[in-house]
Amino acid sequence: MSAEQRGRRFFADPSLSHFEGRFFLYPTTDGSPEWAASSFRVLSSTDLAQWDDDGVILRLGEDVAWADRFAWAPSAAERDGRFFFYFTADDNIGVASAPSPRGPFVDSGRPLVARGAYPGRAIDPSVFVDDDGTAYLVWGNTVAHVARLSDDMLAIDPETVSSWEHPTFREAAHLHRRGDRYFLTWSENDTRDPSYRVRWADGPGPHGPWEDRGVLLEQRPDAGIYATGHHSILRLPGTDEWVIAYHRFAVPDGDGYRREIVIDPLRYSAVGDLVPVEPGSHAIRLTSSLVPETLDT
Ligand code: FUB
Repeated sequence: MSAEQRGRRFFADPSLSHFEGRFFLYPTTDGSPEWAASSFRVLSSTDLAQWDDDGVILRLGEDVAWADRFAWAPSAAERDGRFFFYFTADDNIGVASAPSPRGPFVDSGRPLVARGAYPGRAIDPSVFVDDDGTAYLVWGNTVAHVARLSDDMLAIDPETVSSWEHPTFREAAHLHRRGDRYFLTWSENDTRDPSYRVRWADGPGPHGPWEDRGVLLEQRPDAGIYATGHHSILRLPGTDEWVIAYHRFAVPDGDGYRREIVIDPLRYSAVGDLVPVEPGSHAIRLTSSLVPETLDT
C-alpha cells in the first residue's frame, strides 16, 4: 500500500439525514477485511461537500452487550426531539437512542430484529418516516422486509411485517416517498463486485406492491467508477431537490473493503419517474476529525 493510501479514511453504506439544520452521515467504517469494524462514527456537514468527523457514537461490545463485531450499515431518525440509531451488529439489527444526533447513544439492550427471526440475513436497517409520521423499518438480504415501528421507535410490530423477494434483490433496501408515489430502492450483486448497483421499484404504499422499474445507478468503467451501491436518498429541506448518497470502490485503488461515499443529485422526470443517476462526482471530503486515526491497515 502506498504512503498516500495509508492516511486515507474509508466509509461505506451511507445513511444521510438532516437534523437540527445540519446534514449527518451515518456510515459503516470501512478499510478492514470482511468489514470487521466494531464501532460506528458520525460525520456532519452544512453543505454536503465538506464533512466533519464527529467521532464514535456507538461501540459494539462496550455500549452494546449482545454483539461485539460487524458494525454495519446504520440508519437514523428523529422523533419528539430524540434520535434513534438503527444498526447491524453481527447479523442482528439493534436500536439505540440519544438526545442528540451525535449521541451519546444508549442501546435498547436487545436486538430489534434477531438473526434468523425472518428469512434472509438481519442486516442493513433503513428507517422511513411517512408524511403522517408513521415510521417503518426496512431491512434484509435476499429478502426485503418492511415493518411498522412502534410509537417509541424501539420495536417493530410483527403483525405488520411484509416481505418481498425479487430475483436481483441483494440488500440495502431503502424507502422514500415523493407525492403519492413510494419508491423502493436496493442494491443488487455483491458489494465486492464492480457490478454492484442500485435498482428501483415503485408502488402505492410503504408495503408496495412493487413494480420493478430498472437500474438507477451503476458503474462507469470509462471513468474508473465501480460498485456504486448501498445508498440512501434525502430531500433537501424546504425544496423538491433530492440527493442520493452511495458508496463505490474508493478512487483510485479501492475495492469491496475500501469504499468511499459520494453524494450526487437525484432527479425525477416530468412524469415523476426516477432518472438514472450519472455517477461522476468526487467523494465526500473530510475537513476535520475529532479523533484523527488511520483506519485502513
Ligand atoms: O458494509 C458491510 C456490508 O456491505 C453491508 O451490510 C452491505 O449492504 C454491503 O454494503
